[in-house]
Amino acid sequence: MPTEIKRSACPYDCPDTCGLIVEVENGKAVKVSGDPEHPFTRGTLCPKMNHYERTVHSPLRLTQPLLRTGLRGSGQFQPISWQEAIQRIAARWKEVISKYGAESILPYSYAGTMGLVQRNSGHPFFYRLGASRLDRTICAPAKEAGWKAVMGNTAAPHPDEVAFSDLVILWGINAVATNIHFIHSVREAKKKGAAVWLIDTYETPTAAIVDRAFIVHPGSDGALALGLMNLLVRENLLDYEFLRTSVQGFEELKKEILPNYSLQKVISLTGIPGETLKFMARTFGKVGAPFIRVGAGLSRYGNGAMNVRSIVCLAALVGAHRKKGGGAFVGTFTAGAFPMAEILREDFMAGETRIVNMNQLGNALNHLDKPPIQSLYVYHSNPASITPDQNAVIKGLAREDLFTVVHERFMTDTARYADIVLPSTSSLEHSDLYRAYGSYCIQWARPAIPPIGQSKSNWEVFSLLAAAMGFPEPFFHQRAEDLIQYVLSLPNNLRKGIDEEDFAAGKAVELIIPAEAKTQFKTPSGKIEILNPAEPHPLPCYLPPHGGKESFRLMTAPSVFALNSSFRERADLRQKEKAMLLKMNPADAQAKGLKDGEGVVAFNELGEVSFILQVTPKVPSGVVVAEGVWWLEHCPGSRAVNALTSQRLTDRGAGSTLYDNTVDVRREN
Ligand SMILES: Nc1nc2c(c(=O)[nH]1)N[C@H]1C(S)=C(S)[C@@H](COP(=O)(O)OP(=O)(O)OC[C@H]3O[C@@H](n4cnc5c(=O)[nH]c(N)nc54)[C@H](O)[C@@H]3O)O[C@H]1N2
Ligand SMILES: Nc1nc2c(c(=O)[nH]1)N[C@H]1C(S)=C(S)[C@@H](COP(=O)(O)OP(=O)(O)OC[C@H]3O[C@@H](n4cnc5c(=O)[nH]c(N)nc54)[C@H](O)[C@@H]3O)O[C@H]1N2
Ligand code: SF4
Ligand SMILES: [Mo]
Repeated sequence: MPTEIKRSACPYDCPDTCGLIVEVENGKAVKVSGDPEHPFTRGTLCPKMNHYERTVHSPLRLTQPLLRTGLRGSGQFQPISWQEAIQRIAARWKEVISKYGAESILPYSYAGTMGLVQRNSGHPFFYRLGASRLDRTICAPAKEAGWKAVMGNTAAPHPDEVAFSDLVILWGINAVATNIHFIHSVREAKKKGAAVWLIDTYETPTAAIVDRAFIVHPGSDGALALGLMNLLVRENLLDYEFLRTSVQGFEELKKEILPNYSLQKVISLTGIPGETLKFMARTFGKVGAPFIRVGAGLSRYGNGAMNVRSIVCLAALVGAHRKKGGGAFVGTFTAGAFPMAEILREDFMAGETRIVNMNQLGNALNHLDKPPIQSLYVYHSNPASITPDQNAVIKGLAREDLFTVVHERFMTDTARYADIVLPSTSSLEHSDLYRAYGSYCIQWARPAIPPIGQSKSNWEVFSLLAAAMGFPEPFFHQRAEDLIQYVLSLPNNLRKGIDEEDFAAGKAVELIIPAEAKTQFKTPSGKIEILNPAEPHPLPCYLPPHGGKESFRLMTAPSVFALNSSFRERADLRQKEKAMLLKMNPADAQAKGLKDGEGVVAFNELGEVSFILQVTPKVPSGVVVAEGVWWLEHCPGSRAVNALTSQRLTDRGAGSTLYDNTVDVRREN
């Protein structure tokens, strides 16, 4: 049989949303590479996706429905038919609903697939069921809240515009791991003479590609931005014309806030020396078009939204937005490209139901009452690994009376606790619509290969469950393809002018956003709102992070070779990380008498986690770094990093505070 070439999209939660070229032989994906015609992918993939066929055809893929036979968490199951699995779920749900009401059922899903139809296919079903709703805020709602407080719904610049910048600031983003295709245009800028800076809490792999890396105290970026603004004022490096015509509240900021951010105060809050702060402010104020790429890292703190808000204001003081190559970029807002209401179908909800914050799953499973949660349905997420306060989550999952269903590709930490496990297709096996949040690309992917084993897509499973629960609405009884066709048949402004033929053929196409959109400020005042009267703090100011009483700040940063807990099935990728490491500064290790390569335990009031110590000057004193989220079966001990992260939330957006925790460290006995 000849090799067939199919197009697909990367389904993972990554700003790049790459286009894939899939080579198929006998219904098997034999090679996956980057689509050379994709405007952002430009023919290359990241190390994780280079061998996506190894994930898709992994011998560890779940291929049939399973019923638990052993203790919860033991991973002992027996195969059952789809019919039996669906019948058992429906029967148990009917029983639970009659005793406790439908709000005793909680869906849990997040980012296993970012395709709009498969990702959201549980929404209509659970609205119709009357289940508790999940507030899906684990990722970066504080980043969005910080941006919106200043910029409203203003469009982000095109990411490739960065090529025209003369100062690129990668602020709280480990782009080499999480936004690798953005670096292409950063390199272009560098070739033309731009300086590239990194502002992070340690020297991440991205430090290797920048001119200067500035290391700040965790959670202090808001203070840094305010301090730089104060220096810009003092050194008269402002764009007065822009401030007058396009910014609301600069005078108030200058009078009421900035004088509180003396050099001394900012040095002590951020840990950056005074001369360095002055260098940063002068450079920033004197270049023509600074481009700030804001990552999610600094938003996952008790003061996360305010950190982002202050950084976005900083760009306004020098009029960065009005210059080609200048501005602030937190992400593209491409949601309007498809009518989401037709996919989510909130109208199926008969009345307002309870909302549970996904970061607080541990509390919800263990403490919620009226009604208590009696059943958890998990799809394309791995809460036992990725949710803060792992001990609380696992304690909840271990509850004898909790009926848990997990729809998964692999036997994850969460699936081990399920009563019923359902096998899921991978993105190469189902249809979907994709939209990027780090570029303006959209794409329509059809299946490249048939489903592996008896696996079914999220959409198909909710169709079966809807039938078993007796939902008559035709919506539930169509195919995902039918919904996609319907959604695409509706008129849409944002998709106007795209190459329809390419899009229908499965190629990625770019939404057409005029270059001037970034200066058409979509805020109530029509200006950039440094002063926003609708915010609890109308002007930006420094808010302290949550922190903790232990001596080390714990960074739980992303790994280059995994994506949250995804790709952990791949031994080839795990080996590249060598082990589950805790990185520590040499002076701290010496003070504690700890040696490189030995087993250590990081602990706080929430839990204890074993790591292998890596002593490295790339981490500053007072900080320890644990990259990546590991499956328990690969951990040196019995818990992974999220046993050390808390359920506390961000200042705005009710987001996770995954970076805002402290630990102490001791030698493993
Ligand atoms: N390889 C890989 N790619 C991924 C992921 C992954 O796990 N691995 N995850 C995906 C997901 S779900 C998301 S949301 C995106 C996230 O992607 P981004 O938004 O780019 O965020 P990260 O790269 O996670 O950035 C976290 C960085 O912030 C730093 N940081 C932490 N606290 C602070 C602080 O107080 N100040 C400053 N200046 N920096 C701080 C961390 O050290 C880390 O380098 O990446 C996606 N892509
Ligand atoms: N310590 C720490 N914790 C973190 C983070 C961190 O940086 N550090 N990052 C946080 C962030 S930003 C995020 S977004 C979350 C992400 O957390 P999750 O949304 O849980 O993402 P993953 O860990 O990638 O797990 C997704 C699961 O979905 C499965 N899956 C993939 N495709 C499908 C499908 O089509 N159907 C079904 N049913 N299953 C599918 C995959 O096999 C995988 O096990 O993690 C958060 N947790
Ligand atoms: S860079 Fe991101 S979007 Fe591209 S292949 Fe890798 S994970 Fe997927
Ligand atoms: Mo995320």
